[in-house]
Amino acid sequence: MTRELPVDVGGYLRGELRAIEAALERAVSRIEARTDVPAAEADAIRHGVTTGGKRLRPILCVTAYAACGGQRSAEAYDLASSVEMIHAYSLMHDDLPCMDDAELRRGRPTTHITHGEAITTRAGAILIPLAAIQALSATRALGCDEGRARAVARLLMRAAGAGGMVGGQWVDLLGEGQALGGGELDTLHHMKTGALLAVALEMGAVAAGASQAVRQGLLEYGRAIGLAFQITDDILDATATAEVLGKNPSDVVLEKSTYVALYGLAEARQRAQVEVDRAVRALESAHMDSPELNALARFVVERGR
Ligand code: GRG
Repeated sequence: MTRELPVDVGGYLRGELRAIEAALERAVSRIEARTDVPAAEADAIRHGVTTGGKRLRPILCVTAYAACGGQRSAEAYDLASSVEMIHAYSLMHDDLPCMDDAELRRGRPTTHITHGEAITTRAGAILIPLAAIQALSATRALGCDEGRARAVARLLMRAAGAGGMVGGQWVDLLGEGQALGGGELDTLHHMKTGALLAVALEMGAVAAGASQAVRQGLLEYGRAIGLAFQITDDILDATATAEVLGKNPSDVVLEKSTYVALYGLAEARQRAQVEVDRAVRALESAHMDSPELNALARFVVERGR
């Protein structure tokens, strides 16, 4: 059901990526200039935050902000990059030996390999409050009042917490070696991956002063592309090489329940497409005519890494 849309998604992503990388560089430079962050932790943060990610979450945030009438500006990219700071910390911690024990990410040694476990643990934890503060100050800088700025920062922290990403990771770790059913897998991934993807969109919408109906539409879009993203992640883990992925496929090694193991490759692909269609319908229901968001929904399942 996805229509062919007049968006060169590759060109769009490259342009947005440049602006996000610049915002992340600003954020990391500010952290390096702080006197309360030791140099070793700041360097680990630089390693974990800069270079190599697709930057999908901040791109969704700024795309939603623009689709709701906001202007792209340095402050909008600062807001978007606060979501990526949470994502970056989660990957730094996820790769630790006590979690997924991964040595390769984004084609490079993981942060605990280059900087050690203790420094990486502290560096990741330092990023959490700094991301909240950046979300708050960037929303203020966009001209939002204090109430709205706090609401945006609160949304980010709630999605990152026990009812969202951290809770999902916990369920994921507990589920290693067990065969989860489809409903359980959906719940796990709505929390672990979907919450941060969806909140990126919601933060953009709230900062732009969008209506409740538009927020709801974006939330449904976010939940659907979150599942499509995770199903595609499982497909790539089962089919792509470490060279292409930039990390070692790990689902089989860690005995994780995956959509591919549960449904097989063909049905997993079908289910990802169903979620993309659901995402596009959510935009239509909210009367959101955003070629970029439509194209991003397609990108989520068509990506190669
Ligand atoms: C203490 C239980 C506990 C949790 C701490 C570590 C953690 C919090 C959460 C981890 C959650 C996690 C690893 C989610 C990642 C999901 C995912 C699909 C990551 C890959 O994202 P991409 O493809 O990566 O966007 P790039 O490299 O493009 O940024």
